[in-house]
Order: sequence, then C-alpha cells, then structure tokens
Amino acid sequence: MARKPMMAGNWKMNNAIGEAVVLTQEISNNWWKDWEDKVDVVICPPFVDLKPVKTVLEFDKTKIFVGAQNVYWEEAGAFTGEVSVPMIRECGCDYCIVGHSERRGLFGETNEDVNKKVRALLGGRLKPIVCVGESLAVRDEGTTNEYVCAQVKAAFAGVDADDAAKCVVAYEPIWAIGTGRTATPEQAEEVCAAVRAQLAVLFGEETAQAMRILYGGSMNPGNVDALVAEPDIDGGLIGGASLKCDSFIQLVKAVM
Ligand code: 3PY
Repeated sequence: MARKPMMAGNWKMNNAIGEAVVLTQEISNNWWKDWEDKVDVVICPPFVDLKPVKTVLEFDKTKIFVGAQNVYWEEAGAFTGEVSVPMIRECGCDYCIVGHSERRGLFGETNEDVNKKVRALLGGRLKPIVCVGESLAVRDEGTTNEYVCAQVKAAFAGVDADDAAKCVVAYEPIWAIGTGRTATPEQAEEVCAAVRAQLAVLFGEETAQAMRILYGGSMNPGNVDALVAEPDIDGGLIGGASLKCDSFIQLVKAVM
C-alpha cells in the first residue's frame, strides 16, 4: 500500500517567537502547491510559537501542518504548567508529538502517561505522533524489538483501529538522538518492520499497512535517502536539521 510520506520538524526548545516567525516564513516561501499531494509537512515548535507559526502559514496559504511537542490529558483545571488538547487545537494544531525520549527520560513520562495523552488527543480530534525507541543498554542486551513493541502496545491500549489509523509512530533510538550517531538503514528498518507487525497484531494488517512510521534520530540530508528507501520507513521526525530552512527543505524533497 502506498503511504503518503511525512516530514515533521521537532524544534524542541528552540526558536523564540521572532525566530520562529522568520524560519516559518522561509519554509513557507519554499513550499510549492504540488507538495501537498506528495508529502505531509509538519512543524512542531514550542507551545508559545504555535499560534504565530500557524498565523504565518495561514497568511501565506501554505498547506503545512502544525503540531505541539507535548500535551496534558485533562481538559482544564489545577494543573500548573500544563497545556490541554483544546488549547493546542485552538492554536491551530493538527498533530502532537507524544512520548519523545526526552520527555520520558528527563520528565519521567511513563508508558501509561503516553497512553493517556494518545487517547486525549484522539478524543479531541488531533493526531498523535507517538515516539518509541530503545536506549543503548537495551540495544546491547539484544531486546530492542521486544522493548519497542511493548512501548507501542502500551501507547495504543484502549485505542480502536479507526483511531489508530489516524496516528503516526516515530521510531527514535535514544542513542541516535543528539549524538550525531544514526541507526543504519538496516537497523532502523528492522525495528520499523517489527513495529508494523505489532500494529498488525493490535489493529489488523490493513490498518498497520496504512499507518505511517517515521524514523527519528539525527536524520539529515546526508542519510535521508538510504533511510527512506527502506519499505517500512515513511519519513522522518527531525531534530537539529529542522532548525535550518535549507536542510529541512532538502529532507522534505527527499521523500517527495
Ligand atoms: C532528533 O533527531 O534529535 C530528534 O529527537 C527528533 O525528534
């Protein structure tokens, strides 16, 4: 089945509003109408940039999606510092990253939290980009596929096939994030294929074949071609290389 590729930029905690607007304008100036049939492009800036980024894209009539990098599962209330699904939807988001390894590792996010966020997003008609991935210790133990598939199973607990079909999974080996190390195309494909097989067990083959699986972890213009040539890799979730217009556009073009 032909899946539409996706390139999503995860800006992490970079670009204050002024820089975010300039970078979005640069990306928007490079956007061509026929992209929208060939690739879904998503920009995931910090919360404070969501509305300004969306405003630039709307002003330019550019069909690039906006995603948040995190969300809380309750709708409103005494949750100091948190941001809810209705709030990010109002900022113009279509997508939201959940379970990034930095959130799991630095902020103690558990598989259970990830599942609550996935279900809250789907309930609020937003599409989760669910991150999974193993540490170097897990890889060295030889249990990567089991570990990552358990993360997938936990993230999608209580989700039905119709809703799962709206979700994207991003496989991001932790040892390849911010280290300059990338998984080889073969290593990345092996895990992405295992993730798809796990999705088939959960939701059936048809849904699993329709769902997009991205690779993340130091994807850049130099390694993108080999990674996206793999049958189960449908694009990328991009860190550092999404912070410069040139490299992000090169990555988008690589999957068109
Ligand atoms: C990276 O490539 O650094 C990422 O973590 C993308 O999410």
